[in-house]
Amino acid sequence: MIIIDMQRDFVEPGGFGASLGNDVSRLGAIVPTVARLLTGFRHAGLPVIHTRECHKPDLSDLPDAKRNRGTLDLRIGDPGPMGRLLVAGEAGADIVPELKPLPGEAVLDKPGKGAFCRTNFEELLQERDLQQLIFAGVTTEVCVQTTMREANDRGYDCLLATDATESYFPSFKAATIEMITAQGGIIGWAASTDKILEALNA
Ligand code: C5J
Repeated sequence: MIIIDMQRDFVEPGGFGASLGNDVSRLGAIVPTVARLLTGFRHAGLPVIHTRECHKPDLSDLPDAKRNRGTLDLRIGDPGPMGRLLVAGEAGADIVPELKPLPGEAVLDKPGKGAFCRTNFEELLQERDLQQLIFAGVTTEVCVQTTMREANDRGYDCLLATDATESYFPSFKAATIEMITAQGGIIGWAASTDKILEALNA
């Protein structure tokens, strides 16, 4: 199970997502579903990898092209109510408490939207001998979709948990699921948390 960026900065008021003018309550609403899926994976003894989109405190891994986006009065690295936006070690960069990683679960910090960009994600997958990846997290059309596409190109089988992912824009989520699964699963497949848990328990 790959849980993408279930961080306070995206899910809670006062974080990076809210600073861009988004209604974060949509994202907060999936936390119990992601937690249910996570519990299923833990009970099944299957590997879980959590990712966090965040940057080094000196912002040396933040390209100008990324920093100069969004609302220019509050940018990545600027101080907010949960610390500096999207900076490692700040409260906002933490994974929400309900999904706190357990010891033994990898936590991958990534400076990009996709998890493969300038990280050791592929090594983590190979070390665990993983071929089939089930994705949850936020946001569907940005970090989740980018990572699924990168994984698909590298030969992994990818499945998106449709109710354990969310976007600030409902139409973007729907379009992403449609794009991923169209043309015989051109990027991968999609299924509900109930269906995935049913399969895990079978
Ligand atoms: C965004 C993400 N949306 N985790 N990041 O900036 O999807």
